[in-house]
Amino acid sequence: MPRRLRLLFAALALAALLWLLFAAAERALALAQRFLALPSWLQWTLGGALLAFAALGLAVLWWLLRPRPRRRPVPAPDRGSLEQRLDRLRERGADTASLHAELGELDRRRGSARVYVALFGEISTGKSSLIRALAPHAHVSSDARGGTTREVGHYDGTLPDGRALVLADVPGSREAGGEAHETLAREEALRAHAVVYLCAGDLTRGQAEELRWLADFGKPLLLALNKADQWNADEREQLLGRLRRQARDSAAAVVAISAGGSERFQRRLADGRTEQVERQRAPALEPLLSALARLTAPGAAALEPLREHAVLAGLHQRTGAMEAQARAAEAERIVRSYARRAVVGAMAAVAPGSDLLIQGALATGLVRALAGLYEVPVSDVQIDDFVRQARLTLRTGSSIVLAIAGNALKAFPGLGTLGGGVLHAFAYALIFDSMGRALAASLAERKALDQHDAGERMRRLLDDGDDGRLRQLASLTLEAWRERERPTD
Ligand SMILES: Nc1nc2c(ncn2[C@@H]2O[C@H](COP(=O)(O)OP(=O)(O)OP(=O)(O)O)[C@@H](O)[C@H]2O)c(=O)[nH]1
Ligand SMILES: [Mg+2]
Repeated sequence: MPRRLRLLFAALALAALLWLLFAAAERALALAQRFLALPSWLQWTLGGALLAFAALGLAVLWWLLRPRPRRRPVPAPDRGSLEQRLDRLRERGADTASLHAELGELDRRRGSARVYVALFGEISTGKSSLIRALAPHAHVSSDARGGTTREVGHYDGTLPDGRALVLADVPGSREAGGEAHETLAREEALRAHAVVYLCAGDLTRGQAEELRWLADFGKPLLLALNKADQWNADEREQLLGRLRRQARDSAAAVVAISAGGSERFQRRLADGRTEQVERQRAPALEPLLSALARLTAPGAAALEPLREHAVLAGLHQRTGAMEAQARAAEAERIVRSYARRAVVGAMAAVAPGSDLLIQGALATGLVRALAGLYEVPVSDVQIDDFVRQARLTLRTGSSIVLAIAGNALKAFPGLGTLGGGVLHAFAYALIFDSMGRALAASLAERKALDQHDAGERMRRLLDDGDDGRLRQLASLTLEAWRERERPTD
């Protein structure tokens, strides 16, 4: 378009804009005049409505534009406190060998001063093929079938500037039934200074979650779109655009590569026969190599604190899971021992009434023991309240408990032969088991004595005629009955 014509259009547009502004100002003035002419009660009502409308508009604007809270990184404990926790677990008989080995590996790698880069991604995204391209002398198997790599392998690789890297090939993730392999892969990713996450197309929801999982540990990340040879230039750019948006907060760079891999095709020979040929595709890795060189430029020592954070954070989670397991086992032991004492108490009662009454001292002991185990401070008043509430629950639920106990007597013949009183003894086993389990579960989840929650759980457990649980309680009652002469712990 000629310059003069463009200037003419610009001037016309400017004039139209000015005209619109004047018209809007005139309209506003006219409205203001009409507003001032209104009776004052209408002015206030209208003014109030306008203000409320403006406030609402501002609130919506703020909601749309507010800064998004950043995801919180996974916390890492300091090394000393982690080691203490591990020692405590070991004293309680837990097998902490793999956690100690992880700490050993942390130190070993720090001592080696080498830069570790792990490849990570779903099965068949080309991790092993990429290792083969980066470390040509390595013997790595890759195959079109998913789940080719079953364990972690380390290979020496070099960057174009001559710097050495240790590359880790790991099993592919998200394979049906491959949880153990995936755990291996995740642990190796946490141990590395940096991770290359491979994908072969748009990220699925699961892949996006995996990428975020790595980023939450503070892992320096590259997202590599492999098998880029499968798309034309336009498709590739569009895919890269989408991946960049998805990995905006997690990856330092998103690149498209071709790890190579192998291709099979049929070749027709001169005599008319055909034969299957397998040939290596030429890799194209330049963007990945530059991004890797940039990401690892600070060197092993400078990248070490981030790596240490990720390893300790991973260990914190694994230790936490083991502690929860050990506590649950201890809680079960405590509940069993109190249920047994309750059975013995019931047997000692001269004439059991038809009402079930919780044995107060035992119940208090059980609450205190469980609260102590879960390190939840509880006052005497709280304990009394809880026991009182449990009594109320029982008052309304006695008939259900007795009915379940009656059925158990019929279902487990051993019990029936014991004679009178056993119905009550079994009922008490059921009551203390329900109360203990309910409280333990509530304390573990809420980290506090939440009467309402624990009471609700207890009610559900009292109604629960689960065969396996009743069988366990039946054998506990039988044992206690047979050993009634012996003092209990
Ligand atoms: N078209 C194309 N295919 C590739 C490329 N890289 C790898 N492949 C093919 O993808 C398939 C899987 O490759 P692998 O290297 O075994 O993949 P992996 O991620 O190690 O797989 P797992 O070990 O099972 O997790 C093989 O058939 C490769 O030939 C590539 O750049 N382009
Ligand atoms: Mg592999």
